[in-house]
Amino acid sequence: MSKRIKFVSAILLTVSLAASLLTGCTSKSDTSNPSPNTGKTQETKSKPIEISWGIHFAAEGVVNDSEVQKWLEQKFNVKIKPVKVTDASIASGEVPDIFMLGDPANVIAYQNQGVLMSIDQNMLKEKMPEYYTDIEKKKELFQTVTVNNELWAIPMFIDLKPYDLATLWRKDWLDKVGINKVPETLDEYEKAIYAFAQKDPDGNGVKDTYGLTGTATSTWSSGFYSIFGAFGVEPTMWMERDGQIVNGSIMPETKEALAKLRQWYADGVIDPEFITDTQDSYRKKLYNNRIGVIEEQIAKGALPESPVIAEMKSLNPDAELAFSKNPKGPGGDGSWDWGIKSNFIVIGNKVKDQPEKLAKLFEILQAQSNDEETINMTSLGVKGTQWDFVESGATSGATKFLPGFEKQEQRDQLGIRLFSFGNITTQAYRDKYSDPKLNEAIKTYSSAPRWTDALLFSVLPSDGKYKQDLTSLMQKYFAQIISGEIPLSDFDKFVTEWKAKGGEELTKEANEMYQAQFKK
Ligand SMILES: [Ca+2]
Repeated sequence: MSKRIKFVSAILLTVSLAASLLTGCTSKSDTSNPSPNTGKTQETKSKPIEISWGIHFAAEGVVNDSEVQKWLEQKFNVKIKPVKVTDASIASGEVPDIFMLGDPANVIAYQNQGVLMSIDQNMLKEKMPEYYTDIEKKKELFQTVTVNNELWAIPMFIDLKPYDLATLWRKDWLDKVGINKVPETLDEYEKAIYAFAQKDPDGNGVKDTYGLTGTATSTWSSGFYSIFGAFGVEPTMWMERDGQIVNGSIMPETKEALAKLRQWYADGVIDPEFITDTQDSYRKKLYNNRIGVIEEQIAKGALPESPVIAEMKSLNPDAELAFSKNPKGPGGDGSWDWGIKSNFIVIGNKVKDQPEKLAKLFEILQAQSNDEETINMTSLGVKGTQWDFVESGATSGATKFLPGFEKQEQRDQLGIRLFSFGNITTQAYRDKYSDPKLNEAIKTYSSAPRWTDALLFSVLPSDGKYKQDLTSLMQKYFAQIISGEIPLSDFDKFVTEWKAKGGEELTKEANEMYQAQFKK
């Protein structure tokens, strides 16, 4: 259990690091003096507009008059009242002028309560033209927050995801067993893992190697993502088939993938520890000559300087690794994909009678989207004090926080993040403030967005009641089927049980949500 918790927090950390990389930025002006460039002289300033501003929902609580708040007030000639948004505060009528929500379901719930202002897409296009060009390419995100043909939130997006998974091979093992080409198809993949298990790739004369292992008890799915992906499914994911929403845990293709994995296990190709292994433990097995291929995050394995490559070099200097795409099988190629959805920005309903305030909010949004100085200040703080580029002396690329500001709570005290909308930044901006070599690698190796959750991982009304138990049920059955404890035909028993224990109800809700919000 502790292993699992550690694994999950590692994933969350990776995701949040990735998110912060995506929002990374700098200032084009002299950052030794963090006074904002207001573009206005004191004389022309009118009375500041008051804005009640819902702070970032992940932040513990309000910090009044923080550095960033004062900076924003000066730059935009506003007076900010930072507020912590909760369901209770909204229910009591305290609706901020602007705030952020994490899920389309939250947006729809507040829209139902009548506390939101609808957003004019033409205004979005006019006031935030660069961002609109980017988000227009991801129209499905608009659909998720459209009710009665009106838009109720500004969607934000995640595009290139460094945590997407692809395949990392022991290249020296492939050479050793006589395979000169890094496998691309599932058949080639299968040949290679059988050779790893049977042909003594480490050359010690002992049968002590396997092809691969899995993460069968990860919290959200089944592991073996690229193998299920090669059959066109991902367990637990909602997938669209001929206009219907079905669950990846119970599809016929899922059974086919299980048949394949079960065969591999029976033939000694899958490590028997696949049930308890984690990404951490299977990396160690790759380093220690026990397995020959893993599913790895692109940011961790694709580049010569990537951490897993570097670790391998230090622990096992003679080993050679090769990164490749996910194997292509009868259902295409794919892996677990968290999708493009990010958070949503909403505007309080009272703003609709205050055109000056609305204009000011869009001025701020445009700056948070496309003005380096503003994005920098709200998400990273001051260059050279709170953050810098990873590469010393660089003027673009990945960023890092400096000592004293590495923890979120240290930055929150200055207001960094509290007023940041995160992924409202333009694609051009993200490209500039992330590692171009890594971006190229993601484009090369990721299977995304071949398929992701058809509901973009929206929360269903009865998820709380059933989802976790259904995931555990799937994991138990799949582990037993793969390891041969129960026959493959028990998959059908599992499907019946899954449906009876809440799966049928969730499928109904998933289809209703799809019809209402997602249907193309
Ligand atoms: Ca051996």
